[in-house]
Amino acid sequence: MCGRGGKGMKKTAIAPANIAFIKYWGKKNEELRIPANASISMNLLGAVTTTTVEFSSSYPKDTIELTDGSFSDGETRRITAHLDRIRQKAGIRDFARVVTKNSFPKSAGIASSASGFAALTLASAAAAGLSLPQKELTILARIGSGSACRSIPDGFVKWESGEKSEESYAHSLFPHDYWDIRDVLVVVDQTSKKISSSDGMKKAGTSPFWQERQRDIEKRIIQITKALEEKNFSEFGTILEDDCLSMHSVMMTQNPPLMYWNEATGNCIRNVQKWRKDGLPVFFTIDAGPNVHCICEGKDEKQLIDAIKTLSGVQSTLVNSCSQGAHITNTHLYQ
Ligand code: 2P0
Repeated sequence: MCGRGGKGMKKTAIAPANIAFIKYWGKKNEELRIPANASISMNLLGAVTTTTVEFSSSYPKDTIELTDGSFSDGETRRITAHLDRIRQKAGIRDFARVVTKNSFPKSAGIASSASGFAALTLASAAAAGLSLPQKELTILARIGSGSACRSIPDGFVKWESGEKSEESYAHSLFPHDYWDIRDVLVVVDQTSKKISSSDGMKKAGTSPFWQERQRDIEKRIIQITKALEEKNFSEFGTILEDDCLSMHSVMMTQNPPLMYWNEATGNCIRNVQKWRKDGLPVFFTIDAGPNVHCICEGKDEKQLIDAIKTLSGVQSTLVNSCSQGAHITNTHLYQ
């Protein structure tokens, strides 16, 4: 097998992206990607990355391919560093062929680093012959990209902040079929952001609202967990919207400030608030970009989509329900 010459096992993993209801913005430890605070998310059914990995002594170097685009040099280095972590853990030296494919456009406002590093972690660990418990897989994925750890467990997921690497892992709070929550993503801008989340969050501590956010976040985690337990949608939505606004207050007031919203973002937010006043239970959350995730229950999705059709400045919409976490498949991306 691997390390003794010849080809290893080819393994393929599928991992979903996720949308955070309590956000990750700021780290305690840059290198290990230990977050300043815990976060809570939902895996997204229709936004997945599929990755096939094979280690072989016949490969002269790592090759890393994206089927519908290309990785930048920085992205390639980050993936290779992750393969090194897996090789070190498995005690092998073979190079790998990695082929990866996203089911969603890079520009839609869903981060592919979460699904990407979750799929890469699962596929490469399996291809290297490692059999790791889920907790350890989430820790490895986290070191690749923080939010990737939340894409490994099933459904609604919590990432514990922890103080040390082994304490900062993700676990499922509720399975994907627990509650029919929908994320209707309103795409208002498809250009990629100039400042990455990794770089942007390095300056989070310069915001005067940073301490306040950190002080409040544990309370929000307790409240949103209770709202999930009780399936109390208006409480759930109120807290996730509060947390989004708290994170964006930090982003907008850190030095230098990060202004991710545009005119259409503001218009969408105001309309979500109006629709809610008019009786449609919908709340918004926004990541490091201008696109708006409208969160509703399955029963209200149709009415929400009809309402979104009346908005100006909308380029497309993408509907996702809650999904299982990362898993292995027998269908490979190359033979
Ligand atoms: C989140 N974001 O909780 C927040 C909301 C962006 C805004 O997780 O440096 O790409 O690789 O750990 O995981 C984006 O951060 O950053 C993110 P790294 P990552 O979803």
